[in-house]
Amino acid sequence: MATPLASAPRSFDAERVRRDFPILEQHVNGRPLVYLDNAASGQRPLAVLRAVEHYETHTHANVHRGVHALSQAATDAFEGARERVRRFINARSSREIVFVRGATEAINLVAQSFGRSRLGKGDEILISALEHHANIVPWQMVCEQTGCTLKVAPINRRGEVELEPLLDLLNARTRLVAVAHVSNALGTVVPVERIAQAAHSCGALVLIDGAQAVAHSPIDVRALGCDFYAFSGHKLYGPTGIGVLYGREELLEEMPPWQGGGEMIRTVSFERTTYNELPWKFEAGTPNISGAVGLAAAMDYLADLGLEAIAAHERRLLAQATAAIERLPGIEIIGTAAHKAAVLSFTMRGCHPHDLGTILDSQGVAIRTGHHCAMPVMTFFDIPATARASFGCYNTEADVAALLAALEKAREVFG
Ligand code: C6P
Repeated sequence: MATPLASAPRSFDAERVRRDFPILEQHVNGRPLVYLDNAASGQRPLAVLRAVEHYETHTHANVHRGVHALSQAATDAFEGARERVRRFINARSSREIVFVRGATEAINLVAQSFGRSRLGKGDEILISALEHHANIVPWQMVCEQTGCTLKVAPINRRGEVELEPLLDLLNARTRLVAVAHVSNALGTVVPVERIAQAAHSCGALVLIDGAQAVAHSPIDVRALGCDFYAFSGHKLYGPTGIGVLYGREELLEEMPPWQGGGEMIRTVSFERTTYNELPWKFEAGTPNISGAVGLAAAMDYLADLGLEAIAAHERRLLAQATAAIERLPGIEIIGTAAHKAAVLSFTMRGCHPHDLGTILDSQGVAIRTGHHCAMPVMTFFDIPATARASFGCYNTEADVAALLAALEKAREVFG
């Protein structure tokens, strides 16, 4: 995973990559679009758009339901996408790959299936203080439903999850540790392997919220040693409305379904229903078939570019932007961890982040401003919001220069 100051080879041709993304060709507010909101959602390359279009124009039917040719072709495309995901994250079996709407739904699935059925009074769930709301609220709901307790490992002023205080909170009552792989608000890369080892030695399971990690470095769920890994397709240059929950097969096997309906059943009578096998037990209703096809195409695309090469490229952009922004008077970077990936959050003295975002937008530069669905992080740093630039595979040094020029403009406006 990326560290901002490490050097990287310059072979990655982001200008060429950029041409694969037609949306980036447009002008916004009379300026060429500089898209630096990748942590919110990545754009889609032609390969993804074409795969979805091909599926929709030639292959669409419902899956697992028909003997006719189209239904079988759609089923093959959907299950082929599942196998592609399995390879992308190096899961053991495609039975461990559950398609969901996104990272949020993946975490809610574990909360409602594992959490609600297995946790009770006296049990503890441990998260960190840098989590996205999607990795806080589902656990608060489980605590209300079951009487278990939520514990929070602190972060330091650099925005790092320190191991010692986290390890102090781990004990025999800890049943689940749920942490982000990369913080969306700060860019911090969390030492999830180390946390997983410690959690397992206490007998706790480990869920990693990988929403901000999957597009920025290779993911190997077995090497990470996690029990669950959650992510969204749209942050990986794939479609919205599709995401993945990886879960170890033995665990998913034991967990009850969380939604009932079609697809997740084997037999239904008014007396008794039996459930389908993995992974369909967790996929009630008609799934997002074209989304899965698009996600698989995005994974092919990223594998062709090379995730290590993308990570090195983004590391270089992050280092450049960080060094340049640090020199601007009145700007404070929020999140200065030793290991960061692709995210640069900051504030400008005398200028609310929303105003900053509006000025940058007038210059064609798209960033996100606000609390980034990580309100406890804002509370910790005692700020209402940050401006956040986040990098992707198609961003260039020219984009960093445009960001800096737009920030200079904002400084002129706000004095
Ligand atoms: N963060 C951001 O701008 P969904 O919405 O389900 O695709 O992803 C939720 C989610 C979960 N965990 C982390 C670490 C995330 O960053 C996100 C989404 C976006 O930062 C939208 S708030």
